Amino acid sequence: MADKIASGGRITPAEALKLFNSGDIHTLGELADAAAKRKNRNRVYYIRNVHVNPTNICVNRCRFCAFSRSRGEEGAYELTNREIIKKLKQIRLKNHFDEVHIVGGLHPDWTFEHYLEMIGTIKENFPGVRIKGFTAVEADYMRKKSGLPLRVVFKRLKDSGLDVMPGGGAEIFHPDVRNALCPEKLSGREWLKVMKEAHGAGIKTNATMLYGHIENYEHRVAHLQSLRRLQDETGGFQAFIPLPYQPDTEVGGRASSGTEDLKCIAVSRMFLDNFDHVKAYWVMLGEKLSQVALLFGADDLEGTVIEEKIAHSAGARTKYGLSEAELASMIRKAGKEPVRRDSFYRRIG
Ligand code: V47
Ligand code: SF4
Repeated sequence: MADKIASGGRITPAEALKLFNSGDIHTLGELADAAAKRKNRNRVYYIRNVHVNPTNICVNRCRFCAFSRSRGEEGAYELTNREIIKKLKQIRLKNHFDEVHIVGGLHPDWTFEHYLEMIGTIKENFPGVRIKGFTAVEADYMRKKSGLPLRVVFKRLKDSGLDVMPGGGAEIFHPDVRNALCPEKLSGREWLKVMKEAHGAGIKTNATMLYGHIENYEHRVAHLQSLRRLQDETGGFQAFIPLPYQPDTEVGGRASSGTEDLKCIAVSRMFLDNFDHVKAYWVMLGEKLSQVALLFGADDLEGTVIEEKIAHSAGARTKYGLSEAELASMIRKAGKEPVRRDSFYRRIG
């Protein structure tokens, strides 16, 4: 298997399962690092971005999500579009950002027009800034709310200024896991269908996998296999991001171990041979482990972030944001070449 991976061959789901079951973390890291280098040489990308969560009010109330609230519940909030702009202007006084990442709850009252205006006003106030907005879950909610076909939803989002989409909401596609964790959320099959439609509309997206809760390795491999299959068809995914479950939630449990996190990054890098980028999300992995992940197959470090809420609601102890200098230094000290990127992985600056 090592020879196959080293020569760029495609591994099977059964082989991926063997890799997950392997305790040889050094060999996994070495092979994944070589696979990452084949794609991106010694580069590690980062972006100056800001995360905005317009509301935590959500009709889905997934059991692993400590960020969401029901309407009227203590701690529930919703930002008007004017408040979003004000917040971004305040942030801009101190931090330069090239991308705004927007995801939030499914607000029972928000219309499709409200989302379109949100993007439109951000673009108007911050020309040149790219918008990575709305998970497949939110896009499907817009379809339901508007009664429009997904194709039209994406066209209008794009026309209003949406550039790319994040990869959230994928969780674990397998129905057994999904029904136990987030029964109200769209199914795995529907998530893939929404992404296929986004790619068809010319919108690049990411993909995630939330791991380390109740799933097993078979569930993870099946998830990765569904993503690899869709990527073969559309080529529309830019990056894959494994998200380690933060356990301060109704589901409870314990956080995954460091070796488990590194293994997940490495196996994903080796299995998803048609994805250009694997992202280490330092907010959930922790700063130090994210740096090590750059030697285990990750070639992208998200991002300056500035004001993270979702992971921190579920117990993440990392900072709320990092400076560009801190990101570049983490990358350099891992022996990699930092490359500042835009939302399409083009080098900038
Ligand atoms: O979809 C919710 C996850 C996601 C928890 O595409 C949790 O560039 C861990 O998708 N523990 C949102 N995760 C975050 C996300 C993301 C983040 C950074 C970059 C990108 C990108 C995407 O957070 C949700 C859900 O899967 N989440 N609760 C939790 N307790
Ligand atoms: Fe809502 Fe997303 Fe949280 Fe689920 S993960 S409750 S869809 S905000």
